[in-house]
Amino acid sequence: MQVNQFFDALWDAYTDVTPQAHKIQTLFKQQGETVINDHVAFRTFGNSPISLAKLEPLFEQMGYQAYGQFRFENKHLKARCYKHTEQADAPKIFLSELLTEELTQDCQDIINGLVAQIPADVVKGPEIFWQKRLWDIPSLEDYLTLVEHSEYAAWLSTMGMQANHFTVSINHLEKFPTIEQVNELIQSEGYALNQTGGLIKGSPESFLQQSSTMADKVDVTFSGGETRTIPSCFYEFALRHKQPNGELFDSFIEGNADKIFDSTNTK
Ligand code: OOG
Ligand code: NI
Repeated sequence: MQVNQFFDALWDAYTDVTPQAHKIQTLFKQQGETVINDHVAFRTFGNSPISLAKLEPLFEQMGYQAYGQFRFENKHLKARCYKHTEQADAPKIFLSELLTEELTQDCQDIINGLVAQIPADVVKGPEIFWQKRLWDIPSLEDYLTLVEHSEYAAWLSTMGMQANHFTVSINHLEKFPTIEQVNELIQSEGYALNQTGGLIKGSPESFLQQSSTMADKVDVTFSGGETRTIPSCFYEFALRHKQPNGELFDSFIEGNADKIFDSTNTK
């Protein structure tokens, strides 16, 4: 699959549950801006038919290569990032997976029950990245148990495999050259920004500044019939700075990412 087709299909599935992303993109376009996507991110269950190791070859088939790895001890996650080997302007990809075996036994039991429903050979092509939930919706009780121990697990149990955010490249904006200006615009339009550790994650000195909205909300009916409004996906803004070697920093930062994950928190 062509890279453009891949991101178009992803965007459609993502904006279905994230209308704010479409509205914010339109807002920038109305200001005369060209909106370039810095990266997208996916979440998955480790040790499953959709583990990071099983998904990675799909990126490689599209011309992507891993160039960084990350570990989030407190969130029980590991992650890798990928960039395209030929198309320098193709969005980067951030893929994380939950280390289920590090969670409490009750969480492991809940997750194993979901993962057991995924066919072993489900990863056949890039379409997997917009299949959303590959298992039955959990019970509200199980969802709330996951929320207590891992917001990431709770989110993944309901939203499944899809881009959890797209990211506006501030470097490509003309009228909003700083992240402060972008944040002001977004807030003045009434969107809530992720406040974990302050609105801006990172600094020019660390070569990457990021901010993100709080996820949109969708109504979900749990297996027992209860309907609740829960977080879907969010939109991110990233400004990359030049390193001493003159090149833009093109990777990710654990301290920033750790906070961006909170954009889908229920609390
Ligand atoms: C990914 C969070 C990390 C970044 O840009 O550092 C991230 C996620 O929420 O799944 O997107
Ligand atoms: Ni991101």
